[in-house]
Amino acid sequence: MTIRATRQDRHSSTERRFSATCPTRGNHRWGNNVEKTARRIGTVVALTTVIVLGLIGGLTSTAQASTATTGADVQELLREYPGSTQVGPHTVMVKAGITVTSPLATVKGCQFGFLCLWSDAGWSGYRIDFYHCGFYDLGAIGFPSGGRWNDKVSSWINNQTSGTLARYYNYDGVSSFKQVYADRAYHSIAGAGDIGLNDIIDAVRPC
Ligand SMILES: [Ca+2]
Repeated sequence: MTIRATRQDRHSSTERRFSATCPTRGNHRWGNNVEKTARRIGTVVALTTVIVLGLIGGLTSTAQASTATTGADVQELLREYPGSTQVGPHTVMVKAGITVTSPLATVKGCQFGFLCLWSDAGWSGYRIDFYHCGFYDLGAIGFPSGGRWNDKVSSWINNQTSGTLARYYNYDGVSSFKQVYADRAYHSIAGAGDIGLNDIIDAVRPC
């Protein structure tokens, strides 16, 4: 029972982040094979621990990176996003859970736990990352060189917890967003044009 309580605590501490991948409660047969079941739960706890530690590691490295020097590209982003703060060598946090990265960052610098969208094919150009679950209208988020993030995405990496379903939408021009694609982590698209979606996506639901 202690193990079960620990799992719940960790689940709740990660808020909605794991809601899409948290396994449903199965019908464990405690009476017939207690040892086997205990091993299975032990494995789940171990995996959860690795994932949580991985997240903590990622967040810690982000926090440590905040001491990086402010280059011209970050200064530009800080001007573009008033109120934003630098959280990496080439990244600013626009608001909680949303960061924007300049093209000077590593091309495949998408951190574990995030859905990362790039403005150019081949994981290049500006990048915007989403960590929290929810529906995000890209048309409501300014693009660094002008305009908004809608109709800008040309490649992406769904680097969230394995199996997490991300959804991608196009605005129908009238009244609603229509889902045009979905993928489960880990998954990447090098060129959205290859699937007929270059500069099409207007909204995402990371999880
Ligand atoms: Ca569109």
